[in-house]
Amino acid sequence: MHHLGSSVSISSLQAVIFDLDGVLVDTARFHDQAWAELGLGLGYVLTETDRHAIKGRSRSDSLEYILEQAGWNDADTSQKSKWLHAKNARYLELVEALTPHDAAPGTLVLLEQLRSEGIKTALGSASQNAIKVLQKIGLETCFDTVVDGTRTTRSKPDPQVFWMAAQDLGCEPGNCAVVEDALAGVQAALEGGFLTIGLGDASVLGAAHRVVQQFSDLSVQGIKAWQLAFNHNKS
Ligand code: B16
Ligand code: MG
Repeated sequence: MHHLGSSVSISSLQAVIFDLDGVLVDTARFHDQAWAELGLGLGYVLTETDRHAIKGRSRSDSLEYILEQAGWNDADTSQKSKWLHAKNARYLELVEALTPHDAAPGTLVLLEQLRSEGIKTALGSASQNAIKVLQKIGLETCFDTVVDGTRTTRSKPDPQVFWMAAQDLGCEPGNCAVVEDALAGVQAALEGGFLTIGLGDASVLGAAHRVVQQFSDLSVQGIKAWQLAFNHNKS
């Protein structure tokens, strides 16, 4: 007799929302470099702690953080906008060298497998350069929706970017997974009620429900199983 035991379950995973910088492509190092150079121009050497503190946050929030650390408390709006422009110009110079070979290994395969199982995909990025970066790495048509820093009004760790993505897809946050490399992004996804998968250093991202070291550690079966456990733990 065929027995339908408790191991036979329907996964509730409906969508996976991917962060961009540091997840789908290693551009986090370009942001780091551009901020480090700007910091040096202000006479301030960014530390590892600073790097993690600004990672995943919007351009303007990152600048505010650096100015505070560097003791520049009296900069006016026009000076700040020059620094923001300079940082972005440097970042765009660095991004120019990207090609489709720079997409994280396994990205296209994972996106294709998710699609073939009827699981939707989204990009959820704080960056205002997300479309440009997606074009450089050849992924601009690969997502069901793209939410980036040109659409949001609140920066990670606020969950807005991920909520907008879930809403675009018509999915409840509790049935979506978020893949994030930054502490601010992990906090946003947790606050937003998503299954939260950290990508990178577990000592930094340990608050996430799961942490993997590299993109190729992700699989559809794995994410579905994590989603089941996530939903089970809630009930
Ligand atoms: P931009 P993500 C974020 O992208 C980066 O992690 C963060 O370091 C950067 O400051 C932010 O985008 C804004 O980027 O200056 O290009 O608008 O990780 O959310 O994909
Ligand atoms: Mg990121």
